Amino acid sequence: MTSFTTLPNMETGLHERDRAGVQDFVLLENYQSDEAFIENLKKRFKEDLIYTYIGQVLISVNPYKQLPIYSDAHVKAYRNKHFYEMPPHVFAVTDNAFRSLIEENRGQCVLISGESGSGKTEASKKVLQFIAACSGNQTTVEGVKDKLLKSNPVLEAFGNAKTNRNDNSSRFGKYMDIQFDFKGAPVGGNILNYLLEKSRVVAQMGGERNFHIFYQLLAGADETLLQELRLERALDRYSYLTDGLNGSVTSINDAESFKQVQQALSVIDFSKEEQRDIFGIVASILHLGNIGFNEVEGNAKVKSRDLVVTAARLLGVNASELEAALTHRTIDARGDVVTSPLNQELAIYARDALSKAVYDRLFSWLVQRLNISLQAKEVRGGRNNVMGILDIYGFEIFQKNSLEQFCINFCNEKLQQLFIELTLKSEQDEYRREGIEWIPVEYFDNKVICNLIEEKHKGIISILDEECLRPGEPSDKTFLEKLTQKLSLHHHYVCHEKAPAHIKKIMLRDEFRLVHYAGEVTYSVNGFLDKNNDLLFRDLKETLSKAGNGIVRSCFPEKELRSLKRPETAITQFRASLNNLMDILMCKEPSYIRCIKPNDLQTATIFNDELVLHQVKYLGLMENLRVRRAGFAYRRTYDLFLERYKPLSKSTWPNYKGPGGSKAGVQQLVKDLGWDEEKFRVGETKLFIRWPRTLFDTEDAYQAKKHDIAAIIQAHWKGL
Ligand code: AOV
Ligand code: MG
Repeated sequence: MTSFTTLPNMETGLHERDRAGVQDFVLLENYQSDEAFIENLKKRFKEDLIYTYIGQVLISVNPYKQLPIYSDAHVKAYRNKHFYEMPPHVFAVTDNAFRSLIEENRGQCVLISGESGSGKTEASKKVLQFIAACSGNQTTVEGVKDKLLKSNPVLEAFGNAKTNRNDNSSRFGKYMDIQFDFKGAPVGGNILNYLLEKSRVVAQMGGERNFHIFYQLLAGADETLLQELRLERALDRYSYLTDGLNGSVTSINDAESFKQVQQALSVIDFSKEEQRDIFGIVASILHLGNIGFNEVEGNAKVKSRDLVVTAARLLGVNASELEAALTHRTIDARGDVVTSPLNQELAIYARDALSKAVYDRLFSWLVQRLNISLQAKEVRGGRNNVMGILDIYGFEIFQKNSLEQFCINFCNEKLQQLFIELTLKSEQDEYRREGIEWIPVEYFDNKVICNLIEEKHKGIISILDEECLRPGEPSDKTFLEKLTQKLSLHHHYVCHEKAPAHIKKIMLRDEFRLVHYAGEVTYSVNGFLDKNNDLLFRDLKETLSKAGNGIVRSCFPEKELRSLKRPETAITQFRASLNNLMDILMCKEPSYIRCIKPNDLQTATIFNDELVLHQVKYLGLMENLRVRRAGFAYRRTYDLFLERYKPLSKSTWPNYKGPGGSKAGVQQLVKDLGWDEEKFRVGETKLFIRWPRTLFDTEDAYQAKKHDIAAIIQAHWKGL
């Protein structure tokens, strides 16, 4: 373990600049240059210094190896420190946010963004670790903290999976609120989950896996549990697990993780019965996936009734009813009830829809259940004592991209939009508050892409919904035609016909392409309508609403069957939940963690300049830096500045005694130092310094002076 004393001494943050680049990009001399920016990140990455600031924004480069920088000693070292006193760290950002929350009563949120595999989920866990480690330790609080921490392994088991970009990729979006009492002790929490990629339950791309929990259960369950669930350990026995990567992943220990999940479920007070129901559902899905169908005269017939019986038993439904529901469809047209048989293809569709719906609702049930357990008994000290942590699925591009990627990438656009609004806005606000003039910096505003996707009547979502809801025979193809008809002139929409030759070559006729802020993605419209309609045949819903498995029963309430309203489409629900999230975030004070992925191979040894540069560009980090620098790179409160640099002038040493307090003291000090007007501005509460060089020089002068002072003091003591 790293001891406290081996933490680098970063009193001012300036000494480190030669050893391993600058720890705050505003100190970079050549701050307009992409190369210098990348060079700095690279230099630091090679020294295992994965964190760098742009002002208050933390940039984190995924090290792809365990670093000894998250120990208890580190937590302690960062606790209650001034932001720039210590080297950049996720703990520093958290401590800063935490203190604003407690001392100033301002609601906080930590927004973590970056593409798939860049380290968002890991960062969010460190934020939680820090908060848990340094906030209260009464026994009541310990319970809440434990539950907050243990919610992670549960949600990851059910909501994460190995993709081709990340072995532990979040396949859902997560926003977690932690509530504190007035003393800063966590008293409760609440989790919001966003659109789980449920299609993964029934099919995966080559090289990918289903959700972790399936493998964990098979590898980690003891013989008794396996027996009870009628499962065998061999993964290749289950058709839902054999599409993609058929087996284990070196970075993952499924059996061990299963133990952790079981333990976590117990800590969060899931009853034995609830745990049995949960694993019953997971197992039932594996069995459902194995149910095959024959077709006799156009009617689907179940191949092996045993499987239906097993699945039915685990779900607690009648086997004959389940069998009938898998092979028939009842339509209730205003009281006219007609049941017709399904053909083989539709029966498979119904079976998969069932598996996806059951899993998806189980996941949402888990979140709700966690929330009940995390609910604060009583929140004292007002509503503002809330700290949110946002960890979503990162921007991703695969070989084939469908509605899932469309939603994920849209979500990232929204978050980028928020970053643009908040960083520029808060910067502007500070200048305004402090009465400083400044010139705005040009930047790419991705609002145009958000609009292309979500604008009412004109955007892609509206067009998709319109197509899903219209009578006649809408299809993915007609949807694509409408898109092209309405959007082909948009700069961020590329259709096959109008694509430049080199793009046309790689595009298929059932694809469209979007120029996202983070890169161009080709989407295949195949399945868009189906996924958006998200249809589960009535017969299946009816069967499940009577299930003996309590979780299943509560996930498929009878009242849903009675409702005559057409449910909202998947994408409309998603858009609404995202906009709701944006409202939540907008009224909090944000802290930003921008995660960067150093290579595509998930390895610690490679820093791919090109890949990093691409991310730096689209994340808007250069603009972020320019904004930070355009006005004034450095700002210090008068108190802090004076306290440190007062030895540099006779009028301020040992203390400034004139009128006007520290502000006047600093004005006197910089006058004595001979700073010319261009170098600085005097704000209401802070001194704004334009160039880092000014601060370096002052710091150097201070260091030299410190020696002199030490010598004088020594001589003084000797003389006594
Ligand atoms: P993501 O959340 O940004 O991707 P993760 O946080 O899951 O990415 O990180 C991916 C992997 O990188 C982890 O499983 C770790 O192995 C490694 N890693 C990330 N950060 C650190 C760190 N600080 N120290 C050590 N290893 C790290 V996605 O959920 O796919 O968008 O959707
Ligand atoms: Mg993640």
